[in-house]
Amino acid sequence: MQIPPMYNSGVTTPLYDCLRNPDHLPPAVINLEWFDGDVKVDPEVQIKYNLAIMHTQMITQSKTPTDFFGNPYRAGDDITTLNGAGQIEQTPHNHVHTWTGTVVDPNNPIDMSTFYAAARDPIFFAHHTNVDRMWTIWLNQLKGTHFTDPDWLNAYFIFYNEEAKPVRVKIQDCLDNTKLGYTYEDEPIPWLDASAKPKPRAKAKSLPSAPDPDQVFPTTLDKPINVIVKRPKRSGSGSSEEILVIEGIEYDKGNYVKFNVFINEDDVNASHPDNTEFLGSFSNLPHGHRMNVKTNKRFRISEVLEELGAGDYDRVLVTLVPKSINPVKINGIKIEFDS
Ligand SMILES: [Cu+2]
Repeated sequence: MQIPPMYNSGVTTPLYDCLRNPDHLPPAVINLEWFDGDVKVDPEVQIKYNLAIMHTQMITQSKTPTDFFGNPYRAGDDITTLNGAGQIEQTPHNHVHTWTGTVVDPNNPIDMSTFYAAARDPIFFAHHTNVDRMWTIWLNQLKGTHFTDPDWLNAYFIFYNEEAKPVRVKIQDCLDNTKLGYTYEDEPIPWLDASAKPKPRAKAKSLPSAPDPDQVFPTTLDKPINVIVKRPKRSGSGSSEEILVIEGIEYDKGNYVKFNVFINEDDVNASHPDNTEFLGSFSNLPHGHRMNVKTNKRFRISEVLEELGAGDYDRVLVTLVPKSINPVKINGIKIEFDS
């Protein structure tokens, strides 16, 4: 869980890049929920957090193709209104970028931490290959599936082949890595059993008082916000899961943005990524240009509430904690059933 030493073996080697965060060179252990201004913890503790984060993202929060890949974006859709990115794209993908580079003014970007310059650092290719490996693990070990929507299967990209001729490659041609001529080594996966645990005092504890979402939103997220959100009533025998939706997250794509989300947590300062109460985060990797965008963020909460002993509560406490100084506006929070 650190920058492999071969990427740091001397300024003249081709895998070296001087534009990495000097505090994060080996033997520093990566923080998969890193934000600028984070407090360093003991490497053993950080590894424990990282394993819980991976378990949450790959298993608890990634049950369907939409969870894993994100919501549809089709040709002709308004590019400033996005329906929500995939779980792995947000965490760990975005934080590996920002941890490796440094979060800076987008007018003075540093390689890995900014979208358009990330591939200037050779470690970018190892990072994205590892994301591809997560996909393979999700499909094979965790029995994930693909979208069946022809819009997705037939979407294509143009590449140049070995004769410098353009070729069209469809998404459906890339779904099986063995057909592309490569496989990943069968390594142990230490996060498979590393599920987050509730904080001991959380069980059977009544919720503190907090306003309804309607009284708070829309608002700028410049300080921690607590709201009590009503759970929807189940109609009929539906067994679908509840999804917490943070609606209409507005920010500038050129900015680094991050906020953390907790459920039924009365002390966010004592909560860590290996606690069930920590649902995860929303983050934006800065792009090279400015554009105001709006998106949503979803978390699966049915399993989480059972785990917290709050399966029969009719409402939940949701806490949003900003972890970046750039402006973010939130338009609402609701709970809906998985469709
Ligand atoms: Cu990336």
